[in-house]
This record gives sequence, structure tokens and C-alpha cells, in this order.
Amino acid sequence: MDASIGVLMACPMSLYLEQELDKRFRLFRFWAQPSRQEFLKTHAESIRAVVGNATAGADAELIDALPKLEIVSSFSVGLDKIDLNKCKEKGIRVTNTPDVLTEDVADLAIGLMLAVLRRICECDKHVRKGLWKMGDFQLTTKFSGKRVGIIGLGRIGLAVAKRAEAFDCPISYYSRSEKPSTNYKYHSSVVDLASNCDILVVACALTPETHHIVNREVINALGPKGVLINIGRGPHVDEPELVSALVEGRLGGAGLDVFEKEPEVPEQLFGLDNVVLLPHVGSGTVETRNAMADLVIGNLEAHFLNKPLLTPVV
Ligand code: 8YV
Repeated sequence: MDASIGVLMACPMSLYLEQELDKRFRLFRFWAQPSRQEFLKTHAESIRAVVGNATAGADAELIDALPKLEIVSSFSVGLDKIDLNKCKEKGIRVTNTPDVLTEDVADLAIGLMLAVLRRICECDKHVRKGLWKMGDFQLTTKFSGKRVGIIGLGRIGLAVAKRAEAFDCPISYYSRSEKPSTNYKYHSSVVDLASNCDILVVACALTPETHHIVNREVINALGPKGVLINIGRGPHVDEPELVSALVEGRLGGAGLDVFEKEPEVPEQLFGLDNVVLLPHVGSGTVETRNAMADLVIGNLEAHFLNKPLLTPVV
């Protein structure tokens, strides 16, 4: 690799990735710059790649500030922090990290379902606080056999479905169009899906069309016994509506790995025992994060060696 190629990392995401990028390129850490404006004045001309993730990517402003930008390689499967249209217009290539994280994210979705219904986190607190000696824990809710509804039947949605099937859960889904390749029941509206399932899982990409796809109407359709699982993106859900539904008992529970304004989480949720709150860790295992990092590097190397990209988006 040509070690003079400038690569800009948008925010901290993986020490292993930083090390590997350092070995191959001239790596700039955007978050460590005292003034981004000054930094760009000095180095914009030498940056040919941006590495972003689910927190920071390449918006129109950054893309316009980097005249030599050739590729955005995202350490995420989600592309919502990248201005894809702008990249297309300017002929900037875009790659992401699909497949390598599918199993982890789907595993965590099932973990959240079990944790919410069986109150696993509450049970753990009960033991740690010494409350077991005072009496048995309250009865909880069975997971096996519950009707699971999935918004978005892409790689992750399908992996969640496959796992839930092993728990004898009937599967239904919503997506833009029916998938002829599966026998899962299709609903052409999210409200219909929510009315006909016990657990609703958000597993679609965040786009302008799917922003707040889980709104008040959907939450009310899911109802006081229903559970929402979000392993997609915070802005898929109208968060104030979700919070009020949980507080008022109009929704049975929620398992959330993502939030609208991460790392801010609505404090009203902290007092509720029917919610499980995770700090966006769907892909957060050593194995998967390293595989994602290898894919980011593989894409950058392919690009700069004029070879086909491994996981091209644009
Ligand atoms: C990461 C993600 O949490 O792949 C995605 O879309 O949200 C994640 O895997 C993130 O990009 C890690 O920094």
C-alpha cells in the first residue's frame, strides 16, 4: 500500500482498525483534532478516503470539504450517516460491512426478547440485592410460541426469523414488497403487522421512508401486551411516543439497542422494569468487530489497488 494515502477516520470505533489503518495509510483521527476547520485547511487535499460508522460518516458538508475524496468505507452495515446521493453525484465509492455482523445482531434481538419477557435483568438485580431470601421472583411471560413480526426482511430480519422459528414462533413481516422466497406471512402495512404479532422487531435500514416507521398508531396496534424490539436505528421509532406508551401502559415492554439521540437515553425509561436498554452493542463482539475492520481494510486496499470492491454500495 502507498503509505502516503490520507485516510480520515470520523470517530473512534475500533482500536484494531486504527492499528491496521496506521500500518497501511496515513491515518488522520478527526475526533482528535483541536479544530476541524484548521485541520481541513491543512490536510483536505491529501485525504482520499473516509472511514465512518453508525455515529459519524460522511455528510454533504464533509464530502464537499474533501476535494480528493474517492471512497467512504463504513465500519457499519447501516449507511444512514453517509450522503449516498452526493457520493453518487461525485463518483465517490461507498462500501459497508454486511453479512459479518448479521449473526451477532440477530442473536442480540433474541436476547432482548428473552430479557424483556423473562425479566432476566430484573431477576439478576433481585439476586444481587439479596431479595431472593425475602421471596420468589414474580412470574414472567413465556417467549416460545409468541408471534414475532419483523419490519424489514433483509439479512438481519431473516436471521432473526430463523432464530425465532427455533422457538416455535410464527413469523410475519412487513417490507416494501412481498418476498416470494419465504413462506412467512406478509403484511402490506406496519399497523397490520403490529396488530397481528406479540413481538415487533425493527430490522430495516434507516431511510427517509423508514424514519418513525414505528409511530403512535403502530405502538397502539401492538398494544399493552406487545413488545417492541429495536436493533435497527433509534430514529425508526418515535421515541417520545414510545416513552409515553410505556409509561402509560399502552405498550407491554421494549428491548432497545438503539435510541434517537445516542448516547442520550430518555431518563423516564430508567424507572421501568418492562424495558431492557442496551448501548448500541448489536455487532459488539470481538470476533465481529474485527471481521468488520478487516472488511473496511479489504475494501480500501481493493480500491487503491484498482481491484473490485469487496462489498460495494455505490
Ligand atoms: C455499529 C451498526 O454499532 O452496522 C451498523 O449499522 O450500527 C454497528 O455495527 C457501529 O458502526 C460500530 O462502530
